[in-house]
Amino acid sequence: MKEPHLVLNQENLSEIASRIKVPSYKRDTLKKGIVHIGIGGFHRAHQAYYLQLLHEKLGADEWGICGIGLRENDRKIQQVLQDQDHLYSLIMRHPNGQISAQVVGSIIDFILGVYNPQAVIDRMASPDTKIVSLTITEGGYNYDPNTGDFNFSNRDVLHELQHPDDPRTVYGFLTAALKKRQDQGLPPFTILSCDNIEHNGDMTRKMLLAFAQKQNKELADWISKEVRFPNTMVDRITPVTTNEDVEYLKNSYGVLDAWPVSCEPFKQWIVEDKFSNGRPSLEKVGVQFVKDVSPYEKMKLRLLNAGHSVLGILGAIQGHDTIDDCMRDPIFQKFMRAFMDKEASPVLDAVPGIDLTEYKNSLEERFANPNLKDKVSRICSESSAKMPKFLIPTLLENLNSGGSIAFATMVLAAWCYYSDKALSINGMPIEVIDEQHEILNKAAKNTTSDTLSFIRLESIFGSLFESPRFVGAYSENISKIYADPDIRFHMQELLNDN
Ligand code: CS2
Repeated sequence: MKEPHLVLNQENLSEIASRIKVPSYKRDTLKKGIVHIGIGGFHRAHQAYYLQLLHEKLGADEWGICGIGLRENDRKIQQVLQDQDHLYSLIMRHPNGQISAQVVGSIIDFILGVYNPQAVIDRMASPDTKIVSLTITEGGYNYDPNTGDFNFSNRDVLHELQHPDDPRTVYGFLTAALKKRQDQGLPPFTILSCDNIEHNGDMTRKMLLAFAQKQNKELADWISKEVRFPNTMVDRITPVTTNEDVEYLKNSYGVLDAWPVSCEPFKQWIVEDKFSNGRPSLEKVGVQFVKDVSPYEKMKLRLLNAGHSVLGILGAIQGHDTIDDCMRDPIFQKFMRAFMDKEASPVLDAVPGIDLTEYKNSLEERFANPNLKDKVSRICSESSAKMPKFLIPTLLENLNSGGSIAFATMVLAAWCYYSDKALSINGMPIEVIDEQHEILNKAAKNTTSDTLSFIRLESIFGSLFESPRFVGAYSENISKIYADPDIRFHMQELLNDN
């Protein structure tokens, strides 16, 4: 590239336009109709991109996005986006090697709530705000998986219940902003969860109402009557940004973007059509609005996300670096498919308009995309929050129905080994990224004296340890894996027997 490199920002946009596709709509007249908490890679590859498509097509002025970070470690993304006038590049990596990249402009502002909670509350309470959407991760909902109830022992929650004007968690912010709207006679916003949780909207509603009940009964009643929480199914595989992504933009387009996002070409968003205060016409850009999202979300969580976890945990032990590496290993590919066919599919509901076999075939193709380089480490990260949502429900339902549990059980035993040793079979250390890592590690380490120690972690496994059938299968797997961690061998043996 001979021309000088150009920093990605609004001022350089017209010059950058000759190198890479840039937003064609006017950004400075966009209103902040959407406030989004959790501006990670996924939001930028998914929701913000759908909004970009809508702005391109219709000029949807009401629906610009204001990002919100509630944690200290959101400071970096805030700084990067601020320096780039909230522009960033999205790099789509196709399975055939083709790459398409474009600059996305639908995010127009960002507020870091850590030291300035009032600015966040004011933004959410502004008449312009119609939707507050969330990607706060599976673990971010402050939910006790044992009881299904709100976790009132969380320190930040205790603080904000005492000090409603100094919120710390998403619930404190939402109630403070809704209270302000109620006081000012403004209609509430819709709360739109975009996390990988079954009934994500219902769960957000239940948690928020439990919190609000403790804080202000009148407000809780208003929320219960007036605020809508559509359930959604969201999908686009979005690896963690790497330095190669940054270099790619620099070398191929001469664009300096400090934090681009790369993703697969596939995307899907299915949303229940119930909104408190209007919504963008996203059906014009491929979003499906339905009455009941449950069959779709269940299918996606239990096939795609669980399929990922199956490959991730076993792949980490085998020493595979990426999901496509796993898919190139025939035993991994067969194992994952057997899990989907024999365990996940039999306990799924019929999904309107979807042929499950085709869906699973398409997942295999997406996982095998050799250009995406989706790291096993990303998939394994926060497994303690993912397993109870992605894999364990399938296992429980098969225990109830007498279905196969062999594949899922091997994955859980392998997860114990992974949490204990953090080593691949070739002796390479595995970096375990999990908020619960210490607890997992401690429980897993006791496996040699108590085989069931790991699965006694009730906040993750519930009462699985009380199922004799599961305990039998699990113990057998633990003995085998601890005697010889050659995971591929055990996977092959299981495939032969099933
Ligand atoms: C992945 C998801 O985090 C995970 O374990 O399964 O991030 C997955 O890539 C997305 O949900 C795809 O939509």
